[in-house]
Amino acid sequence: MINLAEKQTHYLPFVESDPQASAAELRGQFQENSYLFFRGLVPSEKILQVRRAVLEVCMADGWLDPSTDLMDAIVRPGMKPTSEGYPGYSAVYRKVLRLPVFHDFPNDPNLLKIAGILLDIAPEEVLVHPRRIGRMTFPNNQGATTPPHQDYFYIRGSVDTYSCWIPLGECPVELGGLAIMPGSHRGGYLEHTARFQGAVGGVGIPVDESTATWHTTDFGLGDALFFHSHSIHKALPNLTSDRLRISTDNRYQRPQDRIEPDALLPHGVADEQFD
Ligand SMILES: O=C(O)CCC(=O)C(=O)O
Repeated sequence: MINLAEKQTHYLPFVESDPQASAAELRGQFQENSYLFFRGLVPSEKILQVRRAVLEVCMADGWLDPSTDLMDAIVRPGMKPTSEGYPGYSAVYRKVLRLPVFHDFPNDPNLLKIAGILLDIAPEEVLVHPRRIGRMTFPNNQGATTPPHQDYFYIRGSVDTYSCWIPLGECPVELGGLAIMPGSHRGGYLEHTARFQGAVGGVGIPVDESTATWHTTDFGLGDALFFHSHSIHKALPNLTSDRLRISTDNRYQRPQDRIEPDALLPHGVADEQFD
C-alpha cells in the first residue's frame, strides 16, 4: 500500500465535499480546486453490481484467473497486458459497452444531482453523453497509464462539460486512481504537445513533475470525482502485481450547448491499432 503521506510533497488528499451542501458552496469548492470529490456518493450495491457484470465479461474472455474470487479481479497468470486501441482489448470492451447496467450507470440520480449543480440546471435536464467510457487497466503495463491532459482535448463541444470518474470497486493509490492538478481549470485550455508512446490517448500536457502538486486519494466504494473539461488530470499507474483496475468515466453537459458528434457515438471501438 502506498502511503500518501510519504508522497506529500506532490500528492495531497482530495478536499472532500458534502453532497448536502448548498449549490453555492459546492460551486465555490469547485472553483477553488477544479474538482468536487464525494465519499460514497453512489450506493455500494450499485458499484458492485456493475463491477460483477464487467468482471464476468473479463473472466469469460480469459483475462482473469478462474481459481480466484471473480470480484478480486486477479489477472490470469501468463495473460499478456492489453490496453485501449488494441484488438484483444476492443473485443472485450465492446461487450462491456453493451451491458445494460454499465450503460445505465451514469444516470444514477446522485450523479445527476451534482452534475446539475455544476451546470446550474435541474438534474432531469442534464445531458449525459451517450459515449459511456470504461477503463480496464492491467498491472505490469505502466506505460499505458493515462498521462496529464484536459478532457476538452478529446471531447470538444462545450467547454462547460463535466467528467465524473468512478472506480468500479475500491481503488487504493497503488491500483492507480485519478489525480487532479488543483486550480488548473482556471488556466484555460493548453496545447497537448507531450507524446506518451503506448499510453492511453498517447498525448498530453507537458508537466514538470518535480514541481507539480496533485490531489488524489485511496478511492472507496461509491466515491465520485467530478471535474471540468479544462481540469488537468492524470491516472496513477497500476502498481499491483496482479489486479485489474476497472473504472468508468462519463461526461455531463447542458442539452442546448454545443456537442461534438463523436460524443454521441460509442467509445474507443473504431480507432483500433494492431498488436
Ligand atoms: O481512468 C483513466 O485512466 C483515465 C480517465 C480520464 O482521464 C478521464 O476520466 O477523463
